[in-house]
Amino acid sequence: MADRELRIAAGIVAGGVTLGVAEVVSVLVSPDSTPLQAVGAWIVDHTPDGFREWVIGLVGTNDKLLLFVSMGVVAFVLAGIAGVVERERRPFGSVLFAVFGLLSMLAALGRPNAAWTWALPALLGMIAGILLLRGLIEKITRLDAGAGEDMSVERRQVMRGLLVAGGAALVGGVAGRLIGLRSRDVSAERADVRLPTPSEPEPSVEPGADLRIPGLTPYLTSNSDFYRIDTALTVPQVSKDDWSLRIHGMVDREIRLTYADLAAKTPIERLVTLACVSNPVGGDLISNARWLGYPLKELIEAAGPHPDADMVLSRSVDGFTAGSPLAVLTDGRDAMLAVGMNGEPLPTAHGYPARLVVPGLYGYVSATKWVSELEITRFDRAEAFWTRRGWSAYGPIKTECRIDVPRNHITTPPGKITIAGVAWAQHRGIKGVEIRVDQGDWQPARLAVAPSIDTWVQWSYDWDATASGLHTIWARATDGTGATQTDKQQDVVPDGATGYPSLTVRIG
Ligand SMILES: Nc1nc2c(c(=O)[nH]1)N[C@H]1C(S)=C(S)[C@@H](COP(=O)(O)O)O[C@H]1N2
Ligand SMILES: [Mo]
Repeated sequence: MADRELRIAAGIVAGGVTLGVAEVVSVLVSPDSTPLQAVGAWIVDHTPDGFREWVIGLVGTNDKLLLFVSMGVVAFVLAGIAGVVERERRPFGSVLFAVFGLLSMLAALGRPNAAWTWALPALLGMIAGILLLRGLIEKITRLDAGAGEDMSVERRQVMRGLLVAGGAALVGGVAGRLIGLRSRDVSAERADVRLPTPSEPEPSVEPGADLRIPGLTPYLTSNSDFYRIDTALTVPQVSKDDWSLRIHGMVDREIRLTYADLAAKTPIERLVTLACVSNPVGGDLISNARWLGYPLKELIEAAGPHPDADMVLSRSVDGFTAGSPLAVLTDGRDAMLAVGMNGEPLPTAHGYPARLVVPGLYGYVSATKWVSELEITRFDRAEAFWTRRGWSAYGPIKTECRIDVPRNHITTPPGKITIAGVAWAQHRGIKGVEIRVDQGDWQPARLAVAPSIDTWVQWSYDWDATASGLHTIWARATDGTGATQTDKQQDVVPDGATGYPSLTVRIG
C-alpha cells in the first residue's frame, strides 16, 4: 500500500487532464460548454433561494468565485478517490469518471443556447481522463508487484509522467479558457460603436439634484459603480452584428429587429433608477443612470399584440427570462430597449448590445440584459425565471428610502449634524421624506431637485444634536400619490423588502 499516495495523485492528474482537455476543446465550441461552466450553471439554476441568500450574505458578489473553487475541490477529491478505487475495485474508478463526464455533457446540452457540439468538451475530456487513469494505475500496479533497485527508477518515471501530464493539463486548460474568452470578447467592437443621437436629449442633470454632501450617494451612478446582478457565470459576449430581437407569440405579425434596423429609428434618452428586489432596507442594490434606447411601446405595437395578452416574457441569450405586464410596457412611460448607458454603449456586464429598462419595475421582472426575445403571452400561461423560484410574478418597485449620512454607529460631538440620503418610488415620484430622532415627532427633510419621477431623489435634514448619549434616527418617504411607505418590516422575498431605515449615533 506504499503507493496509495501515487494512486491518489494519478486520479487527481487524470481529473485535471479531463478538465484541461475540456477547456481546450471548448475553444472551438463555447466557453460555457466546459464541465466547470455547465455544471456550475446547473447548480446556480437549482440552488434553493434561502441557501443562495445565505451564501451571498456571507461572501457577497464573490459567490461565483466561491462556486468555482468549491467545484474544483470536490472534483479533485472525487478524482483522487477514483484513483484509489480504480486499483482496488477496477474498473469503478473509470466508471466514476464516466458518470461525471455524462452528467457534465447533460448539463452542457441543457444550457438554453446549447448545440449538440456542447457535449464535446466533456466527452473528449472524459475519454482522455479515463485513458490516462487506466494507464497510470496499470503502471503503478506493476510497481507495487515488483521490487528491488529498478523499481525506484520506474517509480521516478511515473512521478515524472504525473508532473508532465498535470502541468500540461493546467497550462492547456488556462490557455484554452483565455483564448476561448478572448476570441469571443466584444469589448473592442463595443469601443467602436457610435451611439445614435436622441430626439430631445435629456437635459443635463440640474446642479440642484446633487446636494454634494460628503458621504451621500451621487445622484448619477457611474457605469463602473453601477450595481450588477445576474445569473451569468461568464458575461455573455453578444456581437451587435449577430444580435437580433424577435417579437413573437400572441401577435398579428412576428417581428425580427437587427441592430442595423434600430439605426432607422429615433431613440430617447432618459434618467431611470434601476432597483433590485433583493435589496434589503438600507442596501445598495440600486443605481441611477442616463439610458439611451427605443420606446418599447412602439416596438411591441408594431407587432400587433392580441387584446387577451397581458405579459411580455423577455428572454436573454443565456436563457434568463423576466415577465412584465404588457400594460406597463405600453402605458406611455419610458420603458425602452436600451443601447446606451451614461453616454456609452452598454457595458458588456450591463447587457451589451441591448437590454430592457422599465421605470417602476424591479429588475427581475423587467430589466433583461443581452435581450434576444419578447414573447407576448399571458401570466396564466408563462412563468419567468425568478417566479418559478418563488418570487412574485409582479414586481412594482416599493416606496423606500435610505440614510447615507451619518454612518451607522459613529460617535460625534454635540452640534449641528447633517442627516442625508436618497428616496425612491419610481414612476410615482417622491413627495416628501421625514426624519424622526428617538421618540420625537416626524420632521420634514429638504428634498433636492427631482429631474424625473423615474429616479431617486436626494434629501437632507439638519439635526441639532444637543443631548449626549445614544440616539436612533429613522426615515420614511411619501410617494407622489401621497402614500407613505409602510413601517412593516418585510424581508426581500417574495416582492421586495419594506420598513423604515434607521441607524444609531452616539453624541458625546
Ligand atoms: N440576462 C439577464 N438579465 C438580467 C438578470 C439576469 O440574471 N440575467 N438579472 C436581472 C436583475 S435581478 C436585476 S436587479 C437587473 C440588474 O441590472 P444591472 O446588473 O445592470 O444593474 O438585471 C436584470 N436582468
Ligand atoms: Mo434583481
